[in-house]
Amino acid sequence: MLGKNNKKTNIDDATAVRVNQELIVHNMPTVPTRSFVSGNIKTASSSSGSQFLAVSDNKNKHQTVGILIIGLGVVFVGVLVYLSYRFIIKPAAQEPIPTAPIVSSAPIVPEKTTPLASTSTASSTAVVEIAPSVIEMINPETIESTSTASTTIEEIPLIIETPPILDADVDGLSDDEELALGTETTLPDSDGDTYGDLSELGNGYNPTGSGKLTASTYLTKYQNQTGKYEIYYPAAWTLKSLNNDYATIISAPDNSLMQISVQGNPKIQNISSWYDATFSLEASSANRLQKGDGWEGIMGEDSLNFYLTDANRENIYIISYIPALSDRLAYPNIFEMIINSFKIID
Ligand SMILES: [Ca+2]
Ligand SMILES: [Ca+2]
Repeated sequence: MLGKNNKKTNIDDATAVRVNQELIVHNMPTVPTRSFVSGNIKTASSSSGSQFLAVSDNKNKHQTVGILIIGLGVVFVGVLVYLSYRFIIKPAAQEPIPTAPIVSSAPIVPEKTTPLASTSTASSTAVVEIAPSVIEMINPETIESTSTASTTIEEIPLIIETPPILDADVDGLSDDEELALGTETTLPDSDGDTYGDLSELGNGYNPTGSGKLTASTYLTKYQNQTGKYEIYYPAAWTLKSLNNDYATIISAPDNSLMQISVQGNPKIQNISSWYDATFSLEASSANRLQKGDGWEGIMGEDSLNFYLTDANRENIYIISYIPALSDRLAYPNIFEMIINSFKIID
């Protein structure tokens, strides 16, 4: 009985063991999953459980490596952000403060300030405070111009005060005239042909070379089709025609003017009659009559206006010398030359 019982017990034991084993086997799939979480499965003897463990270890390693990579990436990004801030953003943000004084102190300030005021204490702080408007205000050029303006204001009256009319070579031509005619101010006979400059000019010859006066390169011809006349005048002077060519004005360097104007002669008077009637003269001016190339004329008593008419007495021409300063007549011989060059044309 006992043996039987023992055998039965043994059988029961064996059955229990087998059942337990089967339970374990059947339970196996769920156990590792839990043990994977808890970690206790490491002691399990199941072969499939140990394989799963190895996979779990690999996953752990990969996870750890991934976390490490992510961590390193975060650190790397952080370092990048810091470096960019340290060397790019921060210097850019601070740039105006250190560079402004350098820029303004180096090129601008020495030029602008040194010639101006003797504020040699050009410290960097004072330099930075100079605004563009201030720099303009203390611009040396402005100061120079104002200073020259102040001096010219004082000098202008001196210039207007009739500069002397010089004749350095005392040949009768003023230095102003010799400049306009191209003759030498220090030689009475500029071209050395034994004829003086004034004599050649008065007789219609070129004082600066051979030939007639009209050959001079210092003179130029002007033709007026309205009044049908021509004249010669200094080529360096400026000529303007006004009022449909009824008035022509030639400007001399000293702002004097030579003007030729044309008007009708409805009564077809000779110039002496016209002159006497126009100026209500009692005594006839006929004794002052001059004759030219197709015209006859009379010099006014002021010697600044010459009146002439053509041979057909169609027009009255008035050639006037209008000096810039009433007491400075620097071009009397050129005025006479223009009159003598007057010629009626078809
Ligand atoms: Ca002279
Ligand atoms: Ca000569």
